[in-house]
Amino acid sequence: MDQTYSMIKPEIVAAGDQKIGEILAIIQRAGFRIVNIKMKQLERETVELFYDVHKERPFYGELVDYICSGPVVALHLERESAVVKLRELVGATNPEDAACGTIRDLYGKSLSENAIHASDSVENGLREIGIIFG
Ligand code: 3AN
Repeated sequence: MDQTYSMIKPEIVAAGDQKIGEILAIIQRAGFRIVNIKMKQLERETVELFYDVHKERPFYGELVDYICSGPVVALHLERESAVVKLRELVGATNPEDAACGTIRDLYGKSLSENAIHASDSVENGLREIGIIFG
């Protein structure tokens, strides 16, 4: 079994409707086990550390501001080939490019407000789980 980290982003949580439940159902139907879950407003220092790899990118400040703009739903997930399978389920970074039926296709609004995060490697997944869940 592999571990991965996912995070439902603030615009979905702020919408206050059924989207959190729908996204969790998609993830669970795809065979993921929720090892740990919490809804939380993240500290700025935590988000800066989390997105440290993007520090030099022009969108870094905007990305940190956005993830700090409201509570997120943090998910520690487990499944066989969890990282690859979750990235497939989530879809491309830009919702306009995301394959039909993926979470970003269904719920993403824009490149920055793209509904959900999914770790891009097993190593980063473990790092992200450590940062968010301790
Ligand atoms: P992914 O989340 O698909 O792995 P990354 O790691 O390239 O994508 O980017 C991390 C996050 O940064 C994305 N989820 C997205 O919200 C944001 N992002 C990526 N590229 C841009 C961009 N050009 N402008 C604004 N935000 C971006």
